[in-house]
Amino acid sequence: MIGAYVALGSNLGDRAAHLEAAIAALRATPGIEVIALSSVRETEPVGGPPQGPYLNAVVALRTELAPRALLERLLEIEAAQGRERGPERNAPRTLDLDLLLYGDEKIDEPDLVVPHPRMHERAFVLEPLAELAPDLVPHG
Ligand code: GSY
Repeated sequence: MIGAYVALGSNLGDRAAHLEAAIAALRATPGIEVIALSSVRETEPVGGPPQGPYLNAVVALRTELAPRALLERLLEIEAAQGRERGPERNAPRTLDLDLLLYGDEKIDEPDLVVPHPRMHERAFVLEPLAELAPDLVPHG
């Protein structure tokens, strides 16, 4: 089992319900154990067109899934919550699940980069991640 961290975000529709459905789907996935969930916080959108505030959180997992299988499961859960991927970057979304960390692996593939390349500049990721894993987040 490998420890992994996933960021959750939603700013469209019933935001809390989308996050809860994502956690339930992760718990129901064979090969994934949900270890801990950060608090859920409301955050101002970063980037993109004018849009409503997000609910954000981070979940800690232990998993037997390989990184790509985990990514595919995350995409499946997003789609089940009505996530649409249009041409517009940073558009509002029902559910966003980002794989932040997978053990201490470094992956650099076109559609899968771990650690997540923008996590260190995003307070909406670093603050909830610091609740679960303070040693992983630089502070000061
Ligand atoms: O990358 C995640 C989607 N996203 C977010 C988000 O989750 N929270 C906030 N506050 N802003 C965001 N902009 C994007 S894109």
